[in-house]
Order: sequence, then C-alpha cells, then structure tokens
Amino acid sequence: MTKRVVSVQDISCLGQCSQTVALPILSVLGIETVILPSAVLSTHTGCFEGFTVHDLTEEMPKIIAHWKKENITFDAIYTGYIGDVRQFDYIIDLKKQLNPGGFVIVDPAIADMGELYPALSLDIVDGMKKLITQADIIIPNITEASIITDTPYKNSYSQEEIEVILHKLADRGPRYSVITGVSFEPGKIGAGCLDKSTGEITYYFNDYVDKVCYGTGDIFSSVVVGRLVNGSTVYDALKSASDFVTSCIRATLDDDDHFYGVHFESVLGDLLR
Ligand code: PXL
Repeated sequence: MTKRVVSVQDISCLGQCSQTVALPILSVLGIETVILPSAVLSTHTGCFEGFTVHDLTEEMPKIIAHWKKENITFDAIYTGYIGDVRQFDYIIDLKKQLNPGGFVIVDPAIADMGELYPALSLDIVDGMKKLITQADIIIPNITEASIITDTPYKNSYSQEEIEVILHKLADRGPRYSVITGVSFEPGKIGAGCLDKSTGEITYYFNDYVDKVCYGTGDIFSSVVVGRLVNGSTVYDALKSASDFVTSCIRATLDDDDHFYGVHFESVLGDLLR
C-alpha cells in the first residue's frame, strides 16, 4: 500500500526549500505527499531582503476539518518551518484527529549558523519545544539543538558535548533525537542519533564539501522521512540523507551564481537506486 505523509511547512515559492523540496523527494521515494502549507513566501528568508509573507494559519483548521470529514488518515506527519505560533496547536490537533498512533517527524527549522531565522520570534521556539514532545523523531541542526535545549551556541562541539545535547533533546520527548551538521574531525561532517529506548548513540559521517548552502537541512529531513516511512532503519535513513545532501552540494559546487539553494534536481534520481 502506498504510504501517505502530510508535510506541514511553508511554500517558499523560490528557494529550493521546505515544500518545494519535500514534495519531489517524497514523491520520488514513492510516497503520496499531501501538503499543509503554513505560509506562502516569495522566497525563503535566509539570504533575500524584501521577501513577502502570506500567513495561512487561518486555513489550517478548515483544511484539517475537511480532511477529517473525508476520513483521510496519514502514516506520518512531517513538520518543518512554522512561522506563526498559533499553528502548533493545529498540528497537535492534526495528529490527534488524523494520525493517532502514527509517526511524527519534526524538523524544528528555526535557526542555522548560530542565528534564529530573521522572520521568527522567540515564541516560535517555545512552540517548537512543545511540538517536539509529540514527535517520534526530531532532526535539528546544531544551532537548533542548542536553542531547544537552552545550551549556549558554540562554533564547535566535542563528541561529549554533542552527546549531552542529544540526551537533553531526548529528555524533551522523542524516541530518536538526531543532530545534523556534527563534525569531530576536519574534513568530516555528519549526523548523530540517540535512541532513547536503548541509550545507543550512532553516527554517520561523509567527507565535508566546502560550500555553505541553503535548504540542505530540509532536503536531509525529507529523505529521512521518506526512508523511515518506507521501512528503513534510522541509521540507513540518516546514511541515505547524508549521502544525498553531499551529492546535492557537489552538484552545486561549480555554480557560483546559485546562491540560495542546491541543484538537488540533477541528482534526485540517485534516490531511486
Ligand atoms: O530551509 C529552512 C527554511 C524554510 N522556510 C523558510 C525559511 C527557511 C530558512 O531560512 O526562511 C521560509
């Protein structure tokens, strides 16, 4: 049976992030992808000025009520960038109504490189803290993991420090706590994951490709969601996501003009293999 996932995040019309990467990635992995857009923006907020934002909070309960009437259910709920704090209660209601006992994957897309995204207020951080108590797996980058656990952000972290943060994340709810963008030696970057049920921490690393790119966190999470929903282990899902993001960055390396995202389209077919 085809799996059905609802992706709850914004539509950045231009920007190769959030819904515009979740949809193609989950589709290529054979998953029916339903979108619940949290807002429509002209671009993402990472490296543009003057972007437009149209909030869709008021549509959310209406859309959820209609799906409920149509007896729609989801195998998983996948959440990303959320721009309005009122949406967290709607997402929790979505789980209750249409995904009881199903899987919830939260990418708390609030920050990167030590900074909260410019359009977000601090109440979004509190909302995210509340949402992750409902999650089975959370996929923050190091900045987000630090903010969520009230840990001061640093430019680099030892393995011991990462593991303290992983445990703090686990204390907040989810069975699996992932941190992306982890590096303990020059030239290697990857993800760590704590399985709260066993206490086991696993890592997967790739060679570091020296280019800062936007949207890679959303691409990483979308691959993890697709793989998990298709029955992969968490380790295999992280490996696939990490390998794919590395390929996406490599595919963009020579294009100095492409400043706002990665050319994931040219390597999307790799996910079929
Ligand atoms: O990639 C995360 C993301 C998603 N959506 C919006 C963003 C960002 C990051 O900047 O601005 C609107």
